[in-house]
Amino acid sequence: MLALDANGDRALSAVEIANAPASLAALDANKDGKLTFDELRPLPPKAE
Ligand SMILES: [Ca+2]
Ligand SMILES: [Ca+2]
Repeated sequence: MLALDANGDRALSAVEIANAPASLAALDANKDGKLTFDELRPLPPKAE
Protein backbone atom coordinates (compact mmCIF):
# COMPACT_ATOMS: atom_id res chain seq x y z
CA MET A 1 0.00 0.00 0.00
CA LEU A 2 1.83 3.05 -1.25
CA ALA A 3 -0.34 5.28 0.89
CA LEU A 4 1.70 4.06 3.85
CA ASP A 5 5.00 4.96 2.20
CA ALA A 6 5.58 8.26 3.95
CA ASN A 7 8.87 9.13 2.23
CA GLY A 8 7.88 7.81 -1.18
CA ASP A 9 10.79 5.38 -1.64
CA ARG A 10 8.36 2.59 -2.56
CA ALA A 11 9.35 0.53 0.47
CA LEU A 12 7.89 0.34 3.93
CA SER A 13 10.41 0.90 6.69
CA ALA A 14 9.88 -0.19 10.27
CA VAL A 15 8.94 3.37 11.13
CA GLU A 16 6.43 3.53 8.32
CA ILE A 17 4.95 0.22 9.40
CA ALA A 18 4.81 1.46 12.98
CA ASN A 19 2.98 4.56 11.77
CA ALA A 20 0.63 2.58 9.56
CA PRO A 21 -2.37 2.80 11.89
CA ALA A 22 -2.04 6.58 12.06
CA SER A 23 -1.53 6.77 8.31
CA LEU A 24 -4.59 4.64 7.72
CA ALA A 25 -6.62 6.75 10.10
CA ALA A 26 -5.49 9.85 8.23
CA LEU A 27 -6.81 8.31 5.01
CA ASP A 28 -10.27 8.07 6.51
CA ALA A 29 -11.47 11.21 4.82
CA ASN A 30 -14.95 11.22 6.32
CA LYS A 31 -13.81 9.97 9.75
CA ASP A 32 -16.39 7.21 9.86
CA GLY A 33 -13.82 4.68 11.08
CA LYS A 34 -13.84 2.77 7.80
CA LEU A 35 -11.63 2.93 4.75
CA THR A 36 -13.39 2.62 1.44
CA PHE A 37 -11.70 2.19 -1.91
CA ASP A 38 -12.20 5.79 -2.89
CA GLU A 39 -10.46 6.89 0.29
CA LEU A 40 -7.51 4.60 -0.44
CA ARG A 41 -6.95 6.13 -3.84
CA PRO A 42 -4.82 9.28 -4.12
CA LEU A 43 -7.63 11.30 -5.62
CA PRO A 44 -8.92 14.64 -4.42
CA PRO A 45 -12.26 14.56 -2.64
CA LYS A 46 -15.03 14.37 -5.17
CA ALA A 47 -17.41 17.28 -5.33
CA GLU A 48 -20.97 16.21 -4.71
CA1 LIG B 1 9.25 4.42 2.63
CA1 LIG C 1 -14.19 6.64 5.67
